[in-house]
Amino acid sequence: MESVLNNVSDPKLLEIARKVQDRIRVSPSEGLYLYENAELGFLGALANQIREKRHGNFTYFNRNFHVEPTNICVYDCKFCSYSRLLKHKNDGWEMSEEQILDIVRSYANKPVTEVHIVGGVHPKMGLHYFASLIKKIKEIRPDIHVKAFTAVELHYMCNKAKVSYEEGLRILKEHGQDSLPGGGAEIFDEALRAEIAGDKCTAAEWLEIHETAHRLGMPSNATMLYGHVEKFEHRIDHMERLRTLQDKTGGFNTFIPLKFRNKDNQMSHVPEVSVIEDLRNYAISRIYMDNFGHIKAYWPMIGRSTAQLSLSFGVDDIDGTIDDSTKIYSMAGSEEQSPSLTTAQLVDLIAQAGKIPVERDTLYSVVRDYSKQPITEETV
Ligand code: V47
Ligand code: SF4
Repeated sequence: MESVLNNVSDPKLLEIARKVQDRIRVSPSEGLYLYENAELGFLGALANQIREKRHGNFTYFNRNFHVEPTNICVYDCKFCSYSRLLKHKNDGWEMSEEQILDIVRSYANKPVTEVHIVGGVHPKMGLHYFASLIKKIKEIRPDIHVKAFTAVELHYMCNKAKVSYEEGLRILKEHGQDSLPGGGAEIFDEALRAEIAGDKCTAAEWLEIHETAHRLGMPSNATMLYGHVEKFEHRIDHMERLRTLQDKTGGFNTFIPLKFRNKDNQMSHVPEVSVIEDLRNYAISRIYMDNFGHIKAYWPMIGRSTAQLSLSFGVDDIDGTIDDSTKIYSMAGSEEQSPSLTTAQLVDLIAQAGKIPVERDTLYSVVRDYSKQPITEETV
């Protein structure tokens, strides 16, 4: 770290670096200064120092699978390559309850710890349908953690069922939902959100749903869609709103920056940002989000090589083994067209980057530390 600082002549960057070393929070204007002026090497050194203080060389992943009940959606976000509007519903898919339960049954003998359920906002798949589905999933697999429904889906299903967010979340929790994924946050700036994410839940509603969930004892994640039409100031504004809520509730597990991919959507004319910008963004996220335990790189989206690099830029988590049923990213032009890795492959990926692979559950309890229990032939 000191050798990096010796090469920095900008007094403001040096002041920010000293603050970070003394664990003093970076302000919004300092965050913006980093985006506008700091080079990758400087940001990486700073972010890596924070990562190592918090997690040493550990890199977390989990064994999960995704269920995407439908890609039919009442909304029409411009960046989305995945949804099929209701009026084009013949191009889309709708899974029956039995099909979804069959997916869960197919994992009967596999040591997965989490199911991630997320999809389009389908007007016929409502709160009570999903509550009963979760109950049936838990009957098949009582040990599994159900991480389900973005705030966008929750906003729609609560409104449609004419219940408050609190009531809706309480019903889902009583039926077995354990936590919320971080999707649907996109970018909080109101004008930009209206431009790219149409009339889906507002930033204030997204934050209110997560705050309510935290109050009810349901933790969640938070995402930020970056690298499209937003400016650096919008990223800082987004992270600032999340950091403020985290101060209040402490209910967020992980921050997940999501790189905008431009294949087959209404924003295909917008160029994608470079890998350098991805790494800078991870590093600034680690520096800025000082009250978030973890920064996750979603490997199917950025690809395995960038995911490995990100581990030296503040990232300590690369999601999970996932499953090839995940379509939201492959349809948007992600690096990985069939995003599935065996546990052995994920462990290898992390170890090749010089880190210690640690399997975690959704709440970051350690399931297996691979430096103490190395990979064996029976690990799948
Ligand atoms: O909200 C949609 C994003 C999100 C594109 O909580 C796109 O553990 C890039 O939130 N380019 C849903 N991104 C996925 C999500 C998620 C994924 C993995 C783990 C977790 C977690 C959450 O996908 C959407 C949106 O921001 N998205 N289209 C696109 N073209
Ligand atoms: Fe629907 Fe989500 Fe796609 Fe928006 S991002 S159109 S809410 S599936």
